[in-house]
Amino acid sequence: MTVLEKLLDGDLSALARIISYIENREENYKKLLAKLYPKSGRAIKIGFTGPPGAGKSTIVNEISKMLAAEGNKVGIIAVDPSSPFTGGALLGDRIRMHDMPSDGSVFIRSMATRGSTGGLAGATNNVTIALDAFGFDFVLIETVGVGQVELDIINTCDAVVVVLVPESGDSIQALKAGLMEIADIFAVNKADRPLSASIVAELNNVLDIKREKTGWKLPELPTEAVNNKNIDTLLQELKSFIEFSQETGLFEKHRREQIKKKIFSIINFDLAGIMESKIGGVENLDSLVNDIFNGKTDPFTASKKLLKLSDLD
Ligand SMILES: Nc1nc2c(ncn2[C@@H]2O[C@H](COP(=O)(O)OP(=O)(O)O)[C@@H](O)[C@H]2O)c(=O)[nH]1
Ligand SMILES: [Mg+2]
Repeated sequence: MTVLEKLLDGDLSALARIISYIENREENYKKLLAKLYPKSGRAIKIGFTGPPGAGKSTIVNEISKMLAAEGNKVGIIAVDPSSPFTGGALLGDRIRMHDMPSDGSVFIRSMATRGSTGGLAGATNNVTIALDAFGFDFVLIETVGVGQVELDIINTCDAVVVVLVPESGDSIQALKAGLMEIADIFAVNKADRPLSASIVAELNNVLDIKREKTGWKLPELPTEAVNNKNIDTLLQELKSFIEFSQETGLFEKHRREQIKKKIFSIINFDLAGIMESKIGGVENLDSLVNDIFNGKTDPFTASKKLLKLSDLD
């Protein structure tokens, strides 16, 4: 049996090996993905994003236990761009997730960025394809909602939960960071803390415009993940959203858009790689930057020259 056959046969260690292979973009990883892709498409993918420390991992932990108890298989991808620097966040997650079912119904995978964000969103999406093909009913993706790369990761999902906390200041901050657009449900976690109710009310006001536009009720729920309070309601709302989305055609529309974005992202990633090798790596690029900086040429002419070099213009 090949590793791929083993994966499709439900072998978790084969899955882990293939994920590493894909994550590191080893030789022919795309051929492998092309074989996995037709087996994918069944899993419901849910993203959880928000500021560090908001309680995303705690929520994902509780939700996956509930889903597993219903007989679902759950794959979790924890993306933590800060991990190469602190190393602490993922360790904390692992400790917190020690009470997960040990029957293989919940599988957790961390994605480290090794100090670079290049291609992270694409790699996460590729890993999701492997989990989907493996047969997980749900794939939960946790990512810190701080930058564009993290928001790009959320593009992979069918539904997005934005997790906020009362003390993260004002909800407006999160809305400014683009979280409003991507949220299908808001969880205002740490409801045991002061100001929780006022944040919920504040959000409620701001969200009305989006509600009118989409027809979705866009709930904002107070949760207390650490004591498993209201997480059952959160899961219920998630299921309602998926249902709403499937009934209104939003689900399919969204997935079609994702395919389009995927094509462009593959091309962009490959193109960047080709460009880099064709121009002989960073050194040439530096001298080109130098020439532009010194006024000998300009970015527009330089890019055209590079495209010519790569036979791609
Ligand atoms: N007071 C309080 N603490 C919580 C709650 N939910 C999670 N925490 C704690 O907040 C900290 C950060 O949680 P974590 O899930 O790691 O946050 P993440 O960085 O968003 O994944 C941990 O110490 C949790 O135990 C809550 O509802 N109330
Ligand atoms: Mg976390």
